[in-house]
Order: sequence, then structure tokens, then C-alpha cells
Amino acid sequence: MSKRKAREVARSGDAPPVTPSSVHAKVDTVRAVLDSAGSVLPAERLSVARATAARAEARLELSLSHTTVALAGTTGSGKSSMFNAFTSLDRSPVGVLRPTTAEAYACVWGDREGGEALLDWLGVQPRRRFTRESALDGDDEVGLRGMVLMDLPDVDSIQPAHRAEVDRLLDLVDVVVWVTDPQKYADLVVHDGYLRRMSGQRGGFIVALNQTDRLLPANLPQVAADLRRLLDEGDLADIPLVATSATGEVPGPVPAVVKPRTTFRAKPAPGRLGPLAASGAGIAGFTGIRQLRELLEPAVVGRRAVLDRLDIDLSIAIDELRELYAGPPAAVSPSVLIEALMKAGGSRERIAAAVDQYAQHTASGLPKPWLVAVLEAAVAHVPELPSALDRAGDRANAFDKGSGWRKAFGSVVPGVGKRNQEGRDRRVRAEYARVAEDLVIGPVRDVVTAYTAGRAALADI
Ligand SMILES: Nc1nc2c(ncn2[C@@H]2O[C@H](COP(=O)(O)OP(=O)(O)O)[C@@H](O)[C@H]2O)c(=O)[nH]1
Ligand SMILES: [Mg+2]
Repeated sequence: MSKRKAREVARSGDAPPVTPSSVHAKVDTVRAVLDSAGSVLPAERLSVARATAARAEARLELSLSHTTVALAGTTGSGKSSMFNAFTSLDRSPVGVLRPTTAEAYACVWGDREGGEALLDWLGVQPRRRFTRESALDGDDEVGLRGMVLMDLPDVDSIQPAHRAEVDRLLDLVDVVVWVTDPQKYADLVVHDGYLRRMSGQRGGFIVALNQTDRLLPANLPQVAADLRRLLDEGDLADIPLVATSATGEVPGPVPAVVKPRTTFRAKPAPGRLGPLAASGAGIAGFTGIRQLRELLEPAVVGRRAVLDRLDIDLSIAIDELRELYAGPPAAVSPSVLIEALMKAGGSRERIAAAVDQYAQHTASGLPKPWLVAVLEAAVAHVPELPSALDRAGDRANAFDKGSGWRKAFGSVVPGVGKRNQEGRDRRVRAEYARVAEDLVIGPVRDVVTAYTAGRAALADI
């Protein structure tokens, strides 16, 4: 499933409800696959799944009643100003020309207690943490209780460390508000699918066209429509777009085009951040920051964004893992290999060819990484095989040598010689089977067993 598809399914009413236990079940699936495949496949094949599972486990340990919302975007779009507008604080430095936010700022609405561990995990410095909702605010801020708003460094910072910090945080937050402005939005959206990739990771993604107070009222609908078109063309038709001003009023009423165009078959679950909030009555209000807040509130109050985010992340990881487990393994009888080894007559080449053929048959139909793992397991001990088989033959012969009476008997009684030969063949076969088991069949079986275990885990979810 594509990330977009995963997001759409997660947002539509078709998806089963996401609960802490359904998310835990997905983590368990990923862990089961990692446990069985970890010692077989190259680490880089599993690194995304491993990181996703670790991130989900860590997040599930933390407060699920807090929703992290990041203000992200390019330099000067107004992230810090918007942070200040939201928090009614003037703590986040606002800069005209310089990228000033080196590290994230965060403001917790309501219960800071549970938020502290979350902010530790996010790596927000204690001196950059604030709390909203003082007694003075009364119930005004109730709708945002549980929100952890973050002002991120600029994604286009000239400082690589700042960009790395943004990427790190974007991997962890639940909702992203992408802040852009009338001067720069075109560059942004056209940017090689960056927004699409990022929005694909979460159910909560909003684009804010900020600084609209700089536009003439007559130009706002035009600019908004243009940005909407770019988002739609960039495969972001289901992403809510909101017009804001961090420092003034949005000129004029909401252009209809600000609505996402996608129509969904089913309504999103109540409280889920998504098209209902974007295309419903709220959008007609078009009041900048308040409008944005209306989009955020359902996600924060419903406490769905966290689980949705984890669910999408894990679903994507699981779908990527599934690609590594397409098709059942071929059932190849070990006797095929043993016969071929017996016929090889001790020739190194023929022994190697017998193993190769056995491995190719066993691996046929497996996805490439597993195919490679089977072949590698099969050939790992090939250099030792000729001498091991030689010794196996000697053991079988030793049995014959030690029983002269059988030979003597066999030479005078019709039919006994033939039976002796059959017995000898059986003993050679048994000795060869033991060697083949130790050096080829066992190691191959271990890989196939790991493959089958992973498939079983994925079939269960
Ligand atoms: N007119 C206007 N100016 C804004 C708005 N938002 C930010 N600014 C100004 O744009 C400049 C950059 O803002 P800042 O919040 O530092 O952007 P950041 O780099 O995204 O954090 C500052 O001079 C702000 O005062 C807005 O909505 N309207
Ligand atoms: Mg800033």
C-alpha cells in the first residue's frame, strides 16, 4: 500500500478503529518479523522497520493524551511568529533575514506533567519549554489541552545541523502544520515530493498559507487557488489548506478553493484530524490562526493523531516487510541432494553443482533477499563437503570391513551379495545424509524456517 493510500485508509471510516492495543499488535508483528529475520537478512533491509518499531514502542510508553504539533517550513514563513501567536508568548525568536531557530521550542497546553517525559524524548531543551493555559485563560484553551506545539528550525536552513534536527523531529511528531507564505509557496510544493512524502507518514498534516495580510484582498483567492492547485497536482488533494496571518488579519473571506477536493466515501471518526475538519463548516469561518486552531482542536481533543500516526507508520513498515515475504517457499526433498552427492563420486565440482542445484530449487520463488540468504547458507560449507563426504564413505566402509563373514557369506549364497550391496548403499546414504544435514540442509532449513515464521506473523495481522 502506498503511503498516500495508507493515509486515506486511515482517514476514511473504512479502517478499523485504531486503539492502543491495535497499535501494540502491529508493533508485535514487526518485532516478530525482525526477530526471525534479524539474523538472516542484511541489517539495512530491516533498518526502517526496526526504527519504526523502536519509535512506536517509545511513543507508546509516553503520554497518549498529548499530541505533538510541529510548525515546520522554510525560513521566514512565520513559524516562530505563529508559535508566538498561538502561545501568546514572545519567546520564540522572530527573525527577518536569519534562520534563528536552531533548536525547537515547545509549549504544552495543560498538563505539563505528562508532557515533560515526551519533551525529553523529543529532545527539547528544558529552557525552551513553556506552558500555556494558566488560570487566567479559564476555559478558552480547553480545546487545545494536551497539545504540544513546537516551533521547528527551518527546513531550508543553511546549517546542516538545523536541517538534521528538523528531519529528526518530523520523524517523531504527530501532526505537522506546514507554514508557507505567498512568496515562497510555489517553490515548496514543486519540491520533489517532499511534502507528499512527509504527509504520507501521518493522518495530521495541514498547510498554512501564512502572511496573507500582505496580500490585497482581491489577490487572496487567486493565490489560495494557485496553492490549492499545486497541492492537488502534488498528490496532496486531501490535505487541508488554511490561510493565516501570524501578525494581522487575513484579508477577506475564505476562498472556496481552500477546501480539499477529495471526497471521502466515509466520514472520518469523530475527533480525527482530517477532511471533515477541513471541508466542514469550520472552513467558512476563515479567521487565520483561529481557523488553524479549529483544524487542530479535533485532533488534540480526540487524542487520535498520536495513534493514527503510529498506525500509519507501522502499516507502512508492515507493507514494506510484506514485500520481503511474497510467496511460499518451495518444498524440496533433501533426498534429491543426498542422491546427487552420492552420484558426485567425490568430485569437488559435482558436489558444488549438486549443492547449487539444491539451493536454487529451494530458493526459487523466494524474494531476492531470502533467495540470497538461502544460497549463502547452502554454499557456506561447500569447501568442507568433499572431505566430509570422504570420511562419511570411510565410515560406511569401515562397517563393511569389520564384518568379513558377511562378505564370505555373501559370495556363496545367491542373492546375499546383492543385499549386502544394498545395505552398503543404505549405510553410505545415511552417512551422507548426516553430513548433508550438518553442512547444507540444516543451515538452509534455518533460513526457510525464519522466512516461514515471518510470513506467519504477517499473515496474522
Ligand atoms: N506581515 C506579516 N509578517 C509576518 C507574518 N509572519 C511572520 N512575519 C514576519 O516575517 C518575518 C519572519 O518571521 P518568523 O516568524 O521569524 O519566520 P520563521 O523563520 O518561519 O520562524 C518576521 O519579520 C515576522 O515578523 C505574517 O503573518 N504577516
Ligand atoms: Mg523561526
